Amino acid sequence: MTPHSDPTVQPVPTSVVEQVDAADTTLSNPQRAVISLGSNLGNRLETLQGAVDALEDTPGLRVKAVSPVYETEPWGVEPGSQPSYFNAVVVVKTTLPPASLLERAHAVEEAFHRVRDERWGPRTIDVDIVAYADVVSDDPVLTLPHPRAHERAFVLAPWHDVEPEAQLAGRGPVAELLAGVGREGVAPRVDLELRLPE
Ligand code: A4P
Ligand code: MG
Repeated sequence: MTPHSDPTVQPVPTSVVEQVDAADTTLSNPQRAVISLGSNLGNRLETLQGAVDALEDTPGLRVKAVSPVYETEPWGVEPGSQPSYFNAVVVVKTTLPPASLLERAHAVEEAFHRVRDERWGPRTIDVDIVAYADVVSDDPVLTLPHPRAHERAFVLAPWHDVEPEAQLAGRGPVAELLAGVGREGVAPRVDLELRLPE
């Protein structure tokens, strides 16, 4: 018996397929997004690599570039009060809209928080969306570009390594922003490397 002659197998009407597609939170044109990773607790390199791999495992997302690893002085806290960070930047292409990408970023953070079970200490991993295409938004739930990216060498230096010509929407060339803030407290760890997922 062929599938077509089986009365229990009904072809899916086109309209249903279209409805399902419409409900799917993906875009037809992949967009470029820049994601910053930071870790200052536990095995920092392993955690960064885990986050890169988890991002690559996301349906509708491909990791295009992974920056060198930087060891950076904690920014915005009392000097000496926290361990140093490892920071890196990942460039992705994604069909996820910004809100879904943020959801995924939070899921990756949650996965690593749960493993480390740290309640009050510094974070095992921070996954921030630095930029999504040229989107500019002052929504506090997802501010784009990230409201502090332009003043952070720990974001600008690794981003500049993978995309020397990059522009931060509304702020200008990353190279100029980095020249403005300088590289103090931000040191490349040339002995370490993150793998770009195959
Ligand atoms: N949110 C809004 N816009 C964004 C965005 N573009 N990307 C909202 C990600 N999240 C965004 O963030 C708080 C809320 O911001 C989220 O719920 C989201 O809806 P969070 O990551 O949960 O909290 P947080 O990280 O403690 O707050 P905050 O102020 O975003 O901290 P930052 O700016 O991320 O700074 N020093 C060094 N050297 N390296 C670091 O990586 N990181 C931090 C954290 C401080 N110092 C650091 C580093
Ligand atoms: Mg954050």
